[in-house]
Amino acid sequence: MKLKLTSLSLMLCAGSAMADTTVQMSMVDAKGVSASVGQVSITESKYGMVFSPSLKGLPPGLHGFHLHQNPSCEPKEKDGKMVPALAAGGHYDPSDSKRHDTPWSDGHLGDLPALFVDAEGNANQPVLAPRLKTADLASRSLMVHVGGDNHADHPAPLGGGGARMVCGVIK
Ligand SMILES: [Cu+2]
Ligand SMILES: [Zn+2]
Repeated sequence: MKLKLTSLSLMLCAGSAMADTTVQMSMVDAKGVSASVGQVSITESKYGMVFSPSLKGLPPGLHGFHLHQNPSCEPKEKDGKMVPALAAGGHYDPSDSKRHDTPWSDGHLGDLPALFVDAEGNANQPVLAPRLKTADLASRSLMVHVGGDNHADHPAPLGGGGARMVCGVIK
């Protein structure tokens, strides 16, 4: 009985230690990473991972929001020009689905619900990614795009969000 209680409390401790991750988010452009715009905190729930943004100074509206493969927000050259945050790689896709889809289907595991930025330029609405686990997060990056996200590859690839605007490395 004593042993049972000890292992239970150890489990609880380990759970709470892993539960919270804070990601510092910054504007990105072809020259690199620039001004900080706030952070996103990530917590585990019994329904999946919850992403709670606390961001400011962004263009109002909906913005595509994804977990990208690599822990980098640096620009990278493509077709002879520097592309903002291209070093982050594509949407996190461990099952190699090669498909941009809704957060609750079997496409890219990194596909998150879009982020809402209010008329004052603040993003404070949390979103839920039901299939993601804490173990998926380490050494990846979070990305906010210029445009929205229709959670499909048509009419435009990757939800149509276009250029990468805000990025943060998950440490
Ligand atoms: Cu993205
Ligand atoms: Zn995707």
